[in-house]
Amino acid sequence: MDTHVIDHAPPALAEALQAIRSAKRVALIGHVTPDADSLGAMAGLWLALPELGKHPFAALPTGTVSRRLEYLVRHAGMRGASPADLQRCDLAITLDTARDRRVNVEGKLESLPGVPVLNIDHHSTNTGFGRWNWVEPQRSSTSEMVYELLLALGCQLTPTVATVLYAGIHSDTHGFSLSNTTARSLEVAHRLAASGARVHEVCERLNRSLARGEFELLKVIFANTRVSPDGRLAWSSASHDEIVATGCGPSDVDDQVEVPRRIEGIRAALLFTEGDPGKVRINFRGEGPTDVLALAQQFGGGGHRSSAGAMLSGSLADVMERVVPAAMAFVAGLPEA
Ligand SMILES: [Mn+2]
Repeated sequence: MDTHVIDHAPPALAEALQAIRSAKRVALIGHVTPDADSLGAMAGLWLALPELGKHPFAALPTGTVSRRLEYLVRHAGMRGASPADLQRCDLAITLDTARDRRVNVEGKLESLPGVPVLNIDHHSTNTGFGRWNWVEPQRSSTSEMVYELLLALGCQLTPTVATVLYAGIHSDTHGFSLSNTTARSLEVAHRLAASGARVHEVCERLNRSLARGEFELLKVIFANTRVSPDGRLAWSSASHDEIVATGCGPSDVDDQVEVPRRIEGIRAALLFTEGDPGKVRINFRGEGPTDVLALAQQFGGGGHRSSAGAMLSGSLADVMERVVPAAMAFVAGLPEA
């Protein structure tokens, strides 16, 4: 039995609890190109809500979950709901989604007219698009917030619930190695492990279970990695043709930006991937205090200070020609470490 007490529940959490307690049919919505945090938060609620007499409906359009993360969906027994089922919900909870146009729903929130939205997220760029908004940028992950939510709702932390939430925290902190790894996130991880989270299984499934095609894609990313003359910026890319040749698809582009990021001394790492022809996704990562969000926002992107993304139209070469010089100027302007 977990006896963790929330000492200072923010008013936004109290509102979230009230919204959930009053609802019967609850749509669970993550973000496009869902990551483990988005899916873990969804899966945690998916497993816990029936205990409270609620009926959860998961928005999971076909083909949007990467092969690696299908594990979380299967593990939780989560099934995608039909658009009609989503429309008949009396509450929609968006998880880990900073902007309403990023929801992983065909037709976006406009396709759910009259369904009030509870927005639970840890992105500092969250626009507060919900009727209720519980947004805490100092949290490691949305899964960490869902842990507190389930506790406050009096839900049981079964080993499966603990496992999916642990996966979300593990992933957003990159295995408890990034600056969002706090005493609180470690404490929540400890409590999840104590509740039976299968830590080793999560790490193996998320970090050491590459399909052959994903391994081939990593080789492309390694081969295409470049470093700026001042050593502060590293970037890599994969064109649509290169991605297709490995047997991968757009949903398999995930955290490969960690490849250029591993070089000593770099302050920012970028990855350009053309999953669909003419659409280039950029992942930005900042090391230490580097605020890559400011850089990503120059190109219409969003995210966190040290982890951001953007999506640009154009050829891979054109987009890189625009963004790489701006990124070089950006890192050159950073103070000495
Ligand atoms: Mn997250």
